[in-house]
Amino acid sequence: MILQVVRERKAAGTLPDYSQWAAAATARKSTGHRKTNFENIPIKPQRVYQEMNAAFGQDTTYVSTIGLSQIAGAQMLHVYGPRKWINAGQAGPLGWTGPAALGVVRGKPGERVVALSGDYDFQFMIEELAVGAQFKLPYVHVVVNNSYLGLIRQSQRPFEMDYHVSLGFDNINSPETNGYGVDHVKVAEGLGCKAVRVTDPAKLADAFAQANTLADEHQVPVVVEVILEKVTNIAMGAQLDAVNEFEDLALEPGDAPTALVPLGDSVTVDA
Ligand SMILES: Cc1ncc(C[n+]2csc(CCOP(=O)(O)OP(=O)(O)O)c2C)c(N)n1
Ligand SMILES: [Mg+2]
Repeated sequence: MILQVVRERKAAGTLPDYSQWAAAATARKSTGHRKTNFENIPIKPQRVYQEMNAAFGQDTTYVSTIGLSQIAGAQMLHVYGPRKWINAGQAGPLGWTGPAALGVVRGKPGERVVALSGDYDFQFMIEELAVGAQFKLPYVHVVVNNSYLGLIRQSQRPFEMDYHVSLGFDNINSPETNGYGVDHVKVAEGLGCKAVRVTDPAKLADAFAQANTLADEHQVPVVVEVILEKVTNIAMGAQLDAVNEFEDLALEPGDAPTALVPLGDSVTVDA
């Protein structure tokens, strides 16, 4: 509709020249980038979204619900096109992501679907993975496991509390989970799905590529569990001009390699 009007105005010669504004907007997009290329172990979430941007194509539909995972994903993942960000926004119902992803796969046969959950969102309806295995609904489910109700812990900061938000337990029968609690890989496999766990950020790219292949090959949900640092605060704020930042900004293009417009070191922006 808008494009139609623009074409008509252009043909009639009544379309204002926005090229300067467009150039200024692009220049602004090359400034103030957040750093994403962290090499820390346990992994920082920003690095996960950087690697997802590199691994999943422009045709990807993302599904997410609530938590630091959703808030960070919404700011950092690149989404191209309508109905490619399927989200129970604001205070979404934990557990929604998995079943919603199954519905999206069913509704978009043959398309790449990637779900994003925190560990608790994932556990809430984890049993639905079996539905995906039974009905051959392939998608990639990225689980960013910080072993915390991360959003609730961050919300408690002004009160100096860290109360009833830790999800870790010493799972003595899965010592490889190293205090992060539920062995999501075993549970996913037990429900007929495929799963990989990543603890080293340098291995994220391979894990996402492997997940795409496993989903295509086996036609089941594939879980990529990423072991995150337990305490991370994600940038947010009640107003666009009052967003709290917790991490460093990018100082060079390599700090934010998947930024849509690379960080420019000598860009000047007109007021
Ligand atoms: C059914 C339901 N219960 C409780 C909440 C409140 N809540 C919002 S985010 C959150 C923590 C989510 O933890 P996790 O899924 O691990 O994501 P993280 O914030 O750690 O990335 C809780 C308890 C909710 N949104 N829905
Ligand atoms: Mg969590």
